[in-house]
Amino acid sequence: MANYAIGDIQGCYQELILLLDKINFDTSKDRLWLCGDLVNRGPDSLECIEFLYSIKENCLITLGNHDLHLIALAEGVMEPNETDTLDKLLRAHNINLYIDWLKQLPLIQSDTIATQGVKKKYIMTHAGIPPHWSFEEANQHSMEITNSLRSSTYCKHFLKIMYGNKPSLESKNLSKDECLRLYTNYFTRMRFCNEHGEIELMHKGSPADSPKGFKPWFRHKLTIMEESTHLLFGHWAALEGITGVDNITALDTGCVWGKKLTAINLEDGRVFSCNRLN
Ligand SMILES: [Mn+2]
Repeated sequence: MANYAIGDIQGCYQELILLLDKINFDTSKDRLWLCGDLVNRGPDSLECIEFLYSIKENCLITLGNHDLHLIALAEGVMEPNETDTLDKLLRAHNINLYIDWLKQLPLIQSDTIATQGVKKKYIMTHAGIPPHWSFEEANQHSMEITNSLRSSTYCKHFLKIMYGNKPSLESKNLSKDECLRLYTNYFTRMRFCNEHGEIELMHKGSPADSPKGFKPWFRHKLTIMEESTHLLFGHWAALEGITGVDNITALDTGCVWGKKLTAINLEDGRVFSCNRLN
């Protein structure tokens, strides 16, 4: 059995299939770690979701901001943006089946894997983990979001209130809605924050463009990190797969932006890529 972590697919179905061919992906023994943003911006979101649903037993998936946006569109609480490419998927015969599946998926995944004699605890989220969160807190907050998505009475409300950049910091005075919005932003949109976990969501460039007083979240001392911990995340294509931190791996190598889709073998660290077609 092999575990492969793959970055943001964003509807790049042809590249995904070529990449799985390259790693000789075998549904009888291999497992994929997909960090989210399975859909949107790229050409084939429907094909991606149909395929990933068909191999869902082989996948550990965390939801990304585009996956949550898809759920909000499907639930009719948002109108599509000009840059969304989700129309065909939203009109699909099985859309309700796919949306029900996506609503079950967490914001964090983890497992311990034997890597060349050493056991590593891999933890994956779409965008990151703020410096002040423990592993237990991260799982707790993921569950709070998942419970909101699964609730027939609360789901639409959550999908409406999850958009927005504020609050940027946890405090005792926050309402339940504000907490959920902040947790969702930590898991699915964060790039820059300060050591207290205050997020800055306007900047999208490289770490060299850090806004004053902020750093990439993974450059802070992270409560969640233990000796055997290895973090995986996507979302930030401008990093081009480079964090500068040994036990933190950036998976998004910008396929939808004309670059490449990358898979990393979590047992031995080998890296495989497929360039964007067309
Ligand atoms: Mn993203």
